[in-house]
Amino acid sequence: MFWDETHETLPRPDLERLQLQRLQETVRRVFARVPFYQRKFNDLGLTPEAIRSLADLRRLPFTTNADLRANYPAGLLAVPYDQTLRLHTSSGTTGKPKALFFSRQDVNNAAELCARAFIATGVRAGDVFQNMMTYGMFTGALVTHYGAEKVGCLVIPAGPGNSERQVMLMRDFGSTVIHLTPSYALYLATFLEKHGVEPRRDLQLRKAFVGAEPYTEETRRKIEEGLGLDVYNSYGLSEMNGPGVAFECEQKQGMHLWEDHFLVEILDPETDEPVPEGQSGELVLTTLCREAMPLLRYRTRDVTALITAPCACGRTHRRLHRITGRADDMLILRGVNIYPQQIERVLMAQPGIGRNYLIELTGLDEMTVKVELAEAGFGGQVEQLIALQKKLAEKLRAEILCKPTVQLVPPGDLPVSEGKAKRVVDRRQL
Ligand code: DLL
Repeated sequence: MFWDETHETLPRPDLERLQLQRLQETVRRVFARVPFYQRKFNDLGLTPEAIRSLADLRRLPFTTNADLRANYPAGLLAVPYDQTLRLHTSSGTTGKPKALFFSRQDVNNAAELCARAFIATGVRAGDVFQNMMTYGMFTGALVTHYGAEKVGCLVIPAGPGNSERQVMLMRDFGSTVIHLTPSYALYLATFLEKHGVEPRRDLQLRKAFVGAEPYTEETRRKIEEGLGLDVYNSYGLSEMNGPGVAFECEQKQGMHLWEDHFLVEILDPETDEPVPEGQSGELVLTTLCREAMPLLRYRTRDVTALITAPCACGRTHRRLHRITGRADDMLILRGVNIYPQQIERVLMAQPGIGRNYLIELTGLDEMTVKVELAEAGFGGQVEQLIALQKKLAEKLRAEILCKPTVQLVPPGDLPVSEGKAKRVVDRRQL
């Protein structure tokens, strides 16, 4: 079943024709209305007429995180201020947030793309959707809220945290679908275990949409086991509407990126050249339908690869591999490049290990990986714990090429996050 079958199954030539038409329109709009892009076009000696084919995308200027901050609050608006309908912000790590405006059409499109995604995972009218993402300036909750309402779900705007209340809501209202971050999902699984709630017996959960931060296949499996449901990966970013940019279908083999709304490039972040088909690189996205704040060639800093093979679900939109990290998440330890995800993969695959971990960088260049034991594992013999610690350190060395100190801590010892988890603390004195 499809939400918007015509668009979701467009034959590639038709899809590409639509993309070109929308790209040309977008380019004309920003050239006419956004001084930032006018300047960039002038510097490149470019006019909208130069964009005659999709290949001409590569002639367009990039837009970066820094450009969004420099144009805060409303420098990138392409509609009059009084035609904007909603504001979201994205905080990032330092300084001013990025301000993202939506017009009426943008608000509607964002919900439409979520509705497409929900139907693709098998959600239907009548499902009860408990939304545990943070409501507020963050796009995560509001954008999906309206998407789920479009589908005809009963939406429970629970927000994150207060797990006792979450379980009460699930029980009382028969929630079938939940939406949350992987770190909160892991925590919730531990909470259920601790309180003797057996999800397959006591709850009606069927599906979870999990996104907003990177996680591994091993983590997906842990969440699925712990919560007794199917996990679908959901990718998005505030600059491109928020959630609903790319979403897994029931096949769970990569996330369909809605290519009638976003043009995708995967570039080598060093050379800015496209990587060979199927290889990993930085995801760069161009909006094709955003009215209030169109963005050309936005550098997401997210590392992924494109899956071009057709999908059994019949959608013609290509898929993104699970995001393997952010170009700026990369740690360099004694000269070796390490993504936190590599560490997570090792930890989550290890029996006896719980669901929460923290990577601490200290001293000159030392790494300590603190990891909680599983409830069942704690209380084991000291010798067993030492052996487990050693085994993990060895496995991590094989994965990241340097040997961290592994510290096993009791379940519940590490800070819990309801929103995006902070997995790396860097206190090095370099
Ligand atoms: O996190 C939007 C979102 C909300 C997506 C809810 C999915 C679910 P931002 O706060 O702007 O927006 O953060 C965007 O989060 O560039 C990625 O680095 C990361 N991210 C989002 N989804 C995933 C995912 C929302 N499924 C940034 N896997 C992005 C890996 C993800 N990373």
